[in-house]
Amino acid sequence: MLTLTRRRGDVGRVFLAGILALLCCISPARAEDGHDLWLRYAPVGPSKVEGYRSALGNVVAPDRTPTQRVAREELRRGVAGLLGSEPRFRASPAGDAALVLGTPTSAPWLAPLVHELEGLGDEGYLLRRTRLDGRDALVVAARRDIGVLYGVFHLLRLVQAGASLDGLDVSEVPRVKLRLLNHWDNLDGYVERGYAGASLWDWHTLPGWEDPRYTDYARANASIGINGTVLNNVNADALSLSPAYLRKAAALADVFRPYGIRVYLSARFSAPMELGGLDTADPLNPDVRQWWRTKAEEIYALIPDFGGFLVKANSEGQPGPQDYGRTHADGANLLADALAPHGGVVMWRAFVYAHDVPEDRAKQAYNEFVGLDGAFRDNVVVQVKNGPIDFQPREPFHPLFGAMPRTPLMMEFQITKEYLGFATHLVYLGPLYEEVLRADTHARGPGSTVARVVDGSLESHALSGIAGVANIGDDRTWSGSHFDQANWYAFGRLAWNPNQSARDIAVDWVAMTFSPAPDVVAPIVAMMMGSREAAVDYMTPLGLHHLMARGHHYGPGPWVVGGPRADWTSVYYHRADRDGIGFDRGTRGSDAVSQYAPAVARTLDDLAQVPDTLLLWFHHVPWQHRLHSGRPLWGELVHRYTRGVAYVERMQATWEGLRGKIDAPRHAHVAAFLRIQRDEAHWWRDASVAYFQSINGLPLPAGEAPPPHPLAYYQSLQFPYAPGDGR
Ligand code: BDP
Repeated sequence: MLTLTRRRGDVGRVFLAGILALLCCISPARAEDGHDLWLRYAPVGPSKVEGYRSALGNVVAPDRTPTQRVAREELRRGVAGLLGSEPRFRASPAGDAALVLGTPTSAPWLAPLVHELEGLGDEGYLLRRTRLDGRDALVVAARRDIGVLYGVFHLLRLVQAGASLDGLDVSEVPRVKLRLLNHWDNLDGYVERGYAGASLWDWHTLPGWEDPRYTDYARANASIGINGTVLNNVNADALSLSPAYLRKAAALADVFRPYGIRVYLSARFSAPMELGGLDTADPLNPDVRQWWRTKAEEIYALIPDFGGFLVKANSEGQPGPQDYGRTHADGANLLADALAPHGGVVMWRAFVYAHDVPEDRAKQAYNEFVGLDGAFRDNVVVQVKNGPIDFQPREPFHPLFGAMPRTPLMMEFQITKEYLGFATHLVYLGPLYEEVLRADTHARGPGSTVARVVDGSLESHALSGIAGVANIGDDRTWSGSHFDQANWYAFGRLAWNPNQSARDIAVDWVAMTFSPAPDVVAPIVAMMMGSREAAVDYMTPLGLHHLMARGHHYGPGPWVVGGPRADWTSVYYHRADRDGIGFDRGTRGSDAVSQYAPAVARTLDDLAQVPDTLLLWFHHVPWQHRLHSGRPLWGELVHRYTRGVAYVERMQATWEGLRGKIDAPRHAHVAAFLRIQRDEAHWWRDASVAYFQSINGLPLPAGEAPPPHPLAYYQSLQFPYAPGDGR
């Protein structure tokens, strides 16, 4: 927006401002900084305005509750932006065709739909072109106000994508109950593994000042169906549960409530000692139990719809029930009992591995938890990372999925790209999420997908959930880059319905974020869809994993060795020597394969059947081992590293071809990041090739360029201030 102060005789500048403003409006690519996310509501093409106006121009929308008001305001904002003029709000659908929003209670005209709406639960909605009282109408109807808000966002998405509203008949019900972001935000504003600036939460000025961005955050989340947020880091500070910080959290909860978003907190297990002055946090100690009960009462007095606790216990140095010889179930149940009278849940993380256990790290969470199946209270969900190690570019699905039938298991994805190039690499995570959700656990025979475990349908669990470690900070783009917004977006859409296609979601996102023009959507979606595989290729192809630099995880570090624990080194994972490479997790190795259902285990254990993409995750094979491509392993490895770099170069060319179709500031920003990505992809390739060559002594396959520097150069690089490192 141009703002000029008029001075005497400054007519020229005013004239110039007018010309510029005009240019802004007629240019297909207005200058933007990404702050509006996918909710830009940019004008639809002139040929479409009239059609949409006849459907959306006259609106009947209740405004008695906060959620009704935000739905109505979102619709107003959307229509005004998309169609260039405000809709007319009217008291009833009498007269012209109208868009009618509401529930049978808030909008009596929708009474005929009451039975149909019953089946849509508390959050579902219906969008339908129909006749009300004999007049043409478009309805956005739900049982509850929040469903109407979700429906409004869906309707606006259709218009943003240029879809026809004729004959519209859509009904949507979320398949997953808890659709949550996990913020790894510390109270001092630092975001662990955050690449988008500082925390969005300004704890210092809360509760007095409610930054308008909190509202925009809630709008963005509601637009994709996210209904909860864990405000603080899993490596939690007990102070988050102190009265002062609870009041701050309550202020955020007040902002989020109209958008259907509940607040949750990460709880530090030893808080009764740190805050309560007790000398133990033993989950079976009566004083400890009482402390948590009282704490829960205090929280609910401030936040009546508080969602519950997320807990990282006995993992990476965090306190937990095992400090007192108790189990994870004892710990989870302690908190569950305190929250149960108020309707709260406990999300107990299964991300545990102990350094004193010489067992393959990939097996430890399963070993720890599988025997506890059935031992948790009804309001406990065990939160499991998508794979058994730690958010690597590619992992097999976690063997706990399907292995704890009596316990609801929640999925934990990472949206922030700790292991995928931080915010500068264009890596669309939709295909990664999709790959995991569609994986078949075979727990109850074929078709027992991870999605069905997570949405609760496989074992008929009432509780179900998906969490994503947020990539949000105070950067103007929210996510640290324009394309990382797509990962937040795709996460939310898949949490609503884990069976959706990552490609369809990308199409929607591009249409809303850049333009619905086919010559914009098609090339961008194509480059997004291959981008995750490209990152796997240039970082850790063929099932390699955990080869990043130590600590901050920025860049390659396949040589990382020594230090406090073996399973924080790279050599532990790749096990390369003169003869071969890979971690033998087959039946003759660590036997991690046997943690999967027999049908899955057989495939993974068999060198002839294991997919190439997971080969070195499960097998240690000679450098000469022939792959499905016909190439020997060493040749295939180098081929994939190079292929990954080439993909990034192709993305650069595609993006260059979009110049003029994307507004200049965003185009330049993405182009610059692609240059960084290209250099870093090369760095990953070259450093990895140089390192593995130093181990196997093999010549480079014909036609492959040698790394430009000796291995020692790559090993000497230091990045003491790389962002996001744990503290
Ligand atoms: C690892 C991160 C670390 C987290 C940990 C976790 O490096 O910062 O604390 O996961 O999920 O990937 O608890």
